[in-house]
Amino acid sequence: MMEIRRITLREIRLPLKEPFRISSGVVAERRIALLELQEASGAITWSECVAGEFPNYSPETIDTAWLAITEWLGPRVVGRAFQSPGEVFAVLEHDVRGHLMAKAAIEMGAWGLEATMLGMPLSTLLGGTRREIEVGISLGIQPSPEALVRRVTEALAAGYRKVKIKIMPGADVDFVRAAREAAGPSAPLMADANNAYTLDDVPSLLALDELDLMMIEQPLAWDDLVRHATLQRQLRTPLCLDESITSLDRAQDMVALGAGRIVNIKPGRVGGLASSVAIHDFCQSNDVPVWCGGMLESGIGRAYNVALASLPNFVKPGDVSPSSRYWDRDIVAPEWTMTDRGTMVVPQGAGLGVEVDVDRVADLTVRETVLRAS
Ligand code: OSB
Ligand code: MG
Repeated sequence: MMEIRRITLREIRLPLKEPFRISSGVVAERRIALLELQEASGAITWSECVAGEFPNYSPETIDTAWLAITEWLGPRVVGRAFQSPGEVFAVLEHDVRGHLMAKAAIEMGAWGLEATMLGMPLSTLLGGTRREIEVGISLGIQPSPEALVRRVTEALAAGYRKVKIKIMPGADVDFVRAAREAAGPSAPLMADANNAYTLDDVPSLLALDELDLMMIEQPLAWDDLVRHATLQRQLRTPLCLDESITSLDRAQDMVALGAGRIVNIKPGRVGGLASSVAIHDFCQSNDVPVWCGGMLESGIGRAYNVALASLPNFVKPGDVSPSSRYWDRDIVAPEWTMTDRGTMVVPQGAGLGVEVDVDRVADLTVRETVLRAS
């Protein structure tokens, strides 16, 4: 039994070490919404909303999520009793369309609270089996192939088990080919286009198909499945879907249509952890590998991603990089680190397994509102 008594919603600003450029935009400073949830017993946990500042990844933004949480979603859960966190998503979903990142922020917090109250690692609560997860890095679009080669070489030397290269027309085949030539034929490289292509671009995509990539992520429109299926039939490289997979239904559609062969699971994008685990389980039964994506989360969101990535069908390295890849200083202790084996250790302490630096959060906070049971 759990009753969320209070949610404190805060916005913090956290500057990235360097701007992160994808095909649809660039971010230099994250505006991050954090939730501090308090249970009736007094237990506290934190969660993070992954929505960005602009709607260039999905229709949601931090400002739409703020509105959704304060006006529609928060009031539904605060003061309400739940038998288990698995019940929360249905309550948030009922007659509210979309706003999945806002829903996820609350739903994930309920799992964090449950783990905290049970004195159990979040990983264990979710059914995780791995003690360490494999770590990948996502490299933003670089100014030149030479600059990209430098970044890829450094990442492989640092031990990352997968290097994802952001691409767009004008920064694709030459860039990725240079990376492949420098890194060698067996280096674990992949590309992510964030919807920058259409079926008119098949020639470029066929050129990428020659470069032995682990996968090509979401080349076509953010909500497309049918054209991805047309494209997948022409490529030997597996397509991995990110933006298009917003629910278990969409994962089932992907398999039914042959729209992709790998799924990037981001709990924020699919409405939370129950949905993530359902997608994981479905993919596992259908021999579809999954891996955990990232949204440039702070150390709080990262705790949820690490726990999720400890489930058995997360068989490819995630975009779950150490704190120092993103920030001068994270907002949790200990910070997230990578072993010299290119792995991250799954915390075995209760709840999230990291402490939130509340003083630092207070320093970084630019707005705050409290939702209480009425
Ligand atoms: O497409 O996976 C993506 C970041 C913001 C928006 C979309 C994406 C990304 C990343 C970052 O690739 C991965 C990370 O958090 O390291
Ligand atoms: Mg992606």
